[in-house]
Amino acid sequence: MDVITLGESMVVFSSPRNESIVQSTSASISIAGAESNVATALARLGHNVKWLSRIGNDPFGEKIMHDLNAEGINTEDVVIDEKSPTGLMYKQKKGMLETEVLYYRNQSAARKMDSQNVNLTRIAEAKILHLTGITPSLSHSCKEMVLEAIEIAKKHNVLISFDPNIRLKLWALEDAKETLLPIIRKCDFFFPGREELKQLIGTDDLEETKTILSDWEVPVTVVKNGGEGAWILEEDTSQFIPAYQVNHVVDEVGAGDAFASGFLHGYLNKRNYETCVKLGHALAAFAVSTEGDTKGLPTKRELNLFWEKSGTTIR
Ligand code: KDG
Repeated sequence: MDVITLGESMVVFSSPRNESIVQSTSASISIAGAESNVATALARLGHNVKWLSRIGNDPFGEKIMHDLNAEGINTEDVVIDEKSPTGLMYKQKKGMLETEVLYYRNQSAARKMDSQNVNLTRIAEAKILHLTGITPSLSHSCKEMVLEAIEIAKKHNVLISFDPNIRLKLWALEDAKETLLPIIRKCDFFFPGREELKQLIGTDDLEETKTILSDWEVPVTVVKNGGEGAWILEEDTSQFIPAYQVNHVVDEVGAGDAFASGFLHGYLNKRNYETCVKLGHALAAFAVSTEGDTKGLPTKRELNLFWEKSGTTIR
């Protein structure tokens, strides 16, 4: 197994572009979840990926399983909850406004995940465990489960990749900080946005950040700055790598997941970190060019067509 991810996925109802839910008479149906987005991106690029989660015994859970299985993601350990429903999400993008996201997940099956009912022993079989800050925000038992997952990964030399994905609709910043800071100290690849860095450690100054994270022994941090680019911070070095220009950004949701996936794809292909970040930018560019979290993500062939423009082939 190359990568294991662990988190909640939801069925998403999106009103048509520029139409609010109030005005619209139709919606498109897709699935989303930061961790399953990463699983999808990596599976589409040919990696062996497992997604651990819990879903309801309902058509929404069936839709999630259908879509993720179709991507070739290993879902054999996903738990079906007979009592709690699959979480739902609604999205609307009205004219001049940012995309608005509404969650219906308070009682979801995924919130009931814990270290006993999810088969965390599988983590030992992976090269990388990818986690996000969304999962520990879901419930106390989810938080404990994530901490246990990290311990298992550490014990078995599985690398930990972590995107804080701070969602202030899910928890208060103080709670997020209290939970996420100890997690950050344990990860091998840390992917904060610049704004998230400020929220978490109180500064987005890159030199200060580099010092703090090297004190915490985080080997590689990639600070993302939206469509501009990203900095790779290692103990002694920092480097800015500009993003690809996207002429028409359609939907930014999922860009961070795509970025982390591109980076991990590069790492699994033994590329240097600069190339990993470029691959992160490439996947993010694909993701934002199409509506939905994962629809735009490239296959290996498509990524190669894009990448060949800069001279090399990625296998
Ligand atoms: O990164 C994109 C995710 O935020 C989206 O897919 C939904 O996982 C999600 C969440 O919990 O917000």
